[in-house]
Amino acid sequence: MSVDSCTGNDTETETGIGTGIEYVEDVSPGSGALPPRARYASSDAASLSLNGTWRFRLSPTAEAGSFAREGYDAGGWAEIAVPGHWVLQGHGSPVYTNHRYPFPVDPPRVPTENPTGDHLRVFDLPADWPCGDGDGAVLRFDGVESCARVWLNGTELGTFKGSRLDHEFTVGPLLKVTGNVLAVRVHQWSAGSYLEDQDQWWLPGIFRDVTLLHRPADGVRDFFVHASYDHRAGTGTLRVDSDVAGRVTVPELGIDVPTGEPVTVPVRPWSAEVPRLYDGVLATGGERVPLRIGFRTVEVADGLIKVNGRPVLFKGVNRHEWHPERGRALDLETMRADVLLMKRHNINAVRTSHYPPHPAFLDLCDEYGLWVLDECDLETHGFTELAWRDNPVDDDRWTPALLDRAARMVERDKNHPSIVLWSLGNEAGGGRGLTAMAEWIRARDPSRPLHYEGDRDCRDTDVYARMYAGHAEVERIGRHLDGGPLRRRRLPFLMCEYAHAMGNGPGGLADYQRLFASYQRLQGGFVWEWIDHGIAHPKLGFAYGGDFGEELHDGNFVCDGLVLPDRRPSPGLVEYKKVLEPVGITGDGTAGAVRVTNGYDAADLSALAFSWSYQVDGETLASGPLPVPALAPGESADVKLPAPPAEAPDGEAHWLIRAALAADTAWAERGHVVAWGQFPVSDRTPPRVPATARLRVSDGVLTLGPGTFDARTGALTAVGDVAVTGLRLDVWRAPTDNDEGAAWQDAPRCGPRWRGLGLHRMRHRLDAVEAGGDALTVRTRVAPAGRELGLSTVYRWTADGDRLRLAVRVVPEGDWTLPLPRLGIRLGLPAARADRVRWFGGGPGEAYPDSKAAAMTGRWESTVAGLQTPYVRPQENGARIDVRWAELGGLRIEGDPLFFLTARRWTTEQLDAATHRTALVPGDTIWVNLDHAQHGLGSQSCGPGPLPHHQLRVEPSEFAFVFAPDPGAA
Ligand code: IPT
Repeated sequence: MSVDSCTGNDTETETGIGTGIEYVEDVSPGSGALPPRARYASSDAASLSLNGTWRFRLSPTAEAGSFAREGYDAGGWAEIAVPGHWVLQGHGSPVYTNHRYPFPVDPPRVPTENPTGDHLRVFDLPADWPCGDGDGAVLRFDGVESCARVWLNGTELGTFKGSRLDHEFTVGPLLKVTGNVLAVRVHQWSAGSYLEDQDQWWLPGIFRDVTLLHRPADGVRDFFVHASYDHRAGTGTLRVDSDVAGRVTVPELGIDVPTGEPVTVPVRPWSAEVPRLYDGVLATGGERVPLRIGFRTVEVADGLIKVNGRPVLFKGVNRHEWHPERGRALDLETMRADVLLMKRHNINAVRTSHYPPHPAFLDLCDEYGLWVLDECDLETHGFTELAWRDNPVDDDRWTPALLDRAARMVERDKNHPSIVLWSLGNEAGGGRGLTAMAEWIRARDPSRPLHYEGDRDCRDTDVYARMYAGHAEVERIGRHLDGGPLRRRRLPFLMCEYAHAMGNGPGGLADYQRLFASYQRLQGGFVWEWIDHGIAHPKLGFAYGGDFGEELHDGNFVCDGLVLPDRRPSPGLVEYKKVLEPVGITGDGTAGAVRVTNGYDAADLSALAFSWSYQVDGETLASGPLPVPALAPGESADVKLPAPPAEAPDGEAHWLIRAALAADTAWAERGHVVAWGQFPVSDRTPPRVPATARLRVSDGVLTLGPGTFDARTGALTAVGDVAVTGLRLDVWRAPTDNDEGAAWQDAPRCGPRWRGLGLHRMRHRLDAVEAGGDALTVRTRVAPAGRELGLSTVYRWTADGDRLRLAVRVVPEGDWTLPLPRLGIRLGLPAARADRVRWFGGGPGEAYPDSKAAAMTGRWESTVAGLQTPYVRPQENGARIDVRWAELGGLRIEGDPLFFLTARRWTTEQLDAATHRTALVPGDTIWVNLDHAQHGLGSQSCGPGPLPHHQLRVEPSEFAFVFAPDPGAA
């Protein structure tokens, strides 16, 4: 068999193996591979997947002996799954570093200890494998980390680097009908590792598909689908340029033209909201390739990124590829799960941080509709430790490797309508190599704007991008007050990363979204990041950096996603969904109407069905459909509400308006709620407990209504027959990752300061127990050892016979210079009584002051276990906000005013001490926190802390709770 002439395969056939390992540290991208070309999902040419079980042998260094001869006996070797990473299959272990290279920085040299995995697969050609005259075959690798050398039947095909990029080799003449021996030697470290310093696990292996592709004579080689949309005329123009001439047909549009010839017809445009694809075929003499064509035009015009003539608001996430067992070896269903979860949470954009994803993911983005910022496999972040000296992107010797990476991304992915921006890479500093990449990409594909965050002056880019800028700075950028070079000031702005979703958080999403909605120049952004990269671990639950004994690591910084490692949505994702809602529903509840605004960029509201319900004290009394016109993007309408039900009982009333899918879609079923708004109609009446009960004392026991107290200490010991322990003021929370902050930050960080002050070891001094008439008053001072500051705390108990009221008054003393973690009381209840928790307030999920948009007021029910959010590194979690009353552990508790409810079967101290979930074992007490206030969450694990108005300032405070036995408790 012979192969097309464009092969570029100039490798001499080698029979001698082990001729040196210079290629590992060579800055070149490799040798022997074919030039990159367009990727297509299918064709009528034969192909053979070589995924499956391979033979595997691990060597500690790159000098492993030869194994590629025909007839080599690998019978004694281990077996390994391809695609896969050997370190996740029992051979060696993973390493996590954020930006530091896990080896000495001496480019392009790598350590002698260079784990090298020899992979071997023997295969036969299928019986019907075509062997026509002039036919050939190529072997394609979709992803190998980080450097490979390949032999087929003893002949070396070449070497390559560029872990998340396709590489193809001509193999036709070497193929045999049976007993083909494919040998792939993979080195964990190579010169390429210097270009792949992304913040993620280092995971060597053949982690994407390996495929043998038949290449028929006159088959398709590279082709470029140009499909633009003229929004004024409502027409699309299609031109398919192809290396091998052929015809392009799109039956639905009546198109049948030669390649290279443009044709303009009326079409529906493609957008992330309405991802209209037209099926077509590219046919050359030897092959038919199905095309999925989406017509759209991207441009930067009037200082804005516009698609089809309209500015787009990116509601995005940064997506790393991750699976808790398989690492970056994702199957199609996992990729689809990501897309569906994103669509269901109102996300409309993905930055493929920080490398081109598995090609199938992009097919899904085309099909389901997501805007994609496709990022090149390039990051040299570790050079920041050298003040960016010797950075490969500013060293001409590396430029061929950079250009190779740029070309492999663009050529592979150029035919996806979903991709609207190219990105040169991430955190690679600056240099001529980047400029060369930008120039190459612009020349090859002028149809898409360029992004690179590291280009602060936007010399090479078409959008101004930043990461983790605080709200105030973003607002200045929105108002064009940010200065900078003229070119930059005229460009649209994107937050390529913001809202660090590490652990509990991020806070402040709604505040960012308000800015994006207010200033045109701010075209949204991409939350960091989609998923926690926790690794399933038999003892630890999910492992993170350091759990595999790495000498250098960055701990749980690798777990900073909106979904937990098992793709369970975290409260941060639920909050993001609410904040991103494409429909604005506003009103004040008493006006008899709501204002509905279409916030989509391209779609009208015809896909949504609106409904109303009227609720009193969280119970729905009446509901019905709400007719809303099919507003065009940007339009608003005032929609009249029905009259409230005539028979409505007294109580706290709300209107709840929902916008749900009117019919099944590809990504969610009919009835899926896309947006909602809730408006109070009447205020809540706080609980009134007249102090009618009298204190009684006998045998050292005080009673007051249903309350029993220790007469000496004034401590509450029971409410009715429910034993209560340890009720007292509490200001400590198990610091979240965002409380702890990132060590490199200049801004003061709460977690370490709280601990430094001793807020986790407050002492409670009893100053007085005053029992008189209708009240028990307990005076205390709460303060940490070694400090002069404290909180004068007075507990005042009264009762009306059935209900016991506690009013707490807190007056700060001394020089408080930092916010409190929380302010409230905690108490212990017997876990044996009931696991059920019911409450009326915000729910169903967790909420904090700057992450509460998604909390809907209603009646909710859970178990104590169900209240916990299993963040990979245990930390404060699970608060329910704006609680009016709650029933748990045999008690009914009402708040005056509303409170935060947190309950768990371990103490805050145990939560704080645990490093992994499996360390938390339920005890026989439910520890309940009733908080008057909580400090916000912010995003300081990599960004700004909570905004000032979300911080818990230390000031005189008063709050009350009413306790009674829960009449409904078992
Ligand atoms: C930023 C990186 O681009 C991203 O990969 C990730 O590491 C993120 O931080 C933190 O999780 S870079 C940082 C210096 C802002």
